[in-house]
Amino acid sequence: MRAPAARVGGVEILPPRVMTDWLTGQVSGAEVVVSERRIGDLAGVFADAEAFARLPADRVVYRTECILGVPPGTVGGLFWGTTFIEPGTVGDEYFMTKGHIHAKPDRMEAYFTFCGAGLLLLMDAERHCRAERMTPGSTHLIPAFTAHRTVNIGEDVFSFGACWPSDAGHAYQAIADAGFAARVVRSQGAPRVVPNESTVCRH
Ligand code: M6P
Ligand code: ZN
Repeated sequence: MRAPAARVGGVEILPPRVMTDWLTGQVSGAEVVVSERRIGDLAGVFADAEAFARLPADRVVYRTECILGVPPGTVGGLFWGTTFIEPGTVGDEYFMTKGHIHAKPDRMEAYFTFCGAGLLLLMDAERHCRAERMTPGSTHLIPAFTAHRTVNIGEDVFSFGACWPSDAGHAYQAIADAGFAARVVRSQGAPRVVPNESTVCRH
């Protein structure tokens, strides 16, 4: 519950406008923008088209809760938000984000894990992939010119925070066209990063 504004020494002390729950990642406040991506929004993202077609189009794969304090494209601003990826697979491939590179590709981004178990899949301009383990407290700096995608490799909701420049933007087309060079699949109950089709992945 929000405390009322107080006045100390003539300066008004306001309650916080935004709260982030450090255990779950939930972001609350009047300005939070919630968006969801469902199976029906993710055509072509997963390798197994038959398994994909068997899942209900309205099943939520992930949700974001973001604070966009300035208009997208503003130079010098920051965006803040949490992504919650549901547990699940499409065939043997774990639920994951669409993945993107920044429309201004020289912009970096920070990720930090709240709960669950994940992988951060990174791909550089030469399509070399590597993956970083995401576990509560883990903190990740995504370099410039690097495509990024997150994957829930656990049995529970995986949530992580993100902070990125408000002029970074999201470019999805390159990923939609060529995909990542690696996929994260469940093999004998454990996650494995495998090459995507014929593309060689070095990790
Ligand atoms: C993180 C940030 C967001 C991104 C979201 C979902 O919260 O990187 O900018 O939108 O993950 O990822 P995607 O846009 O690839 O679906
Ligand atoms: Zn990004």
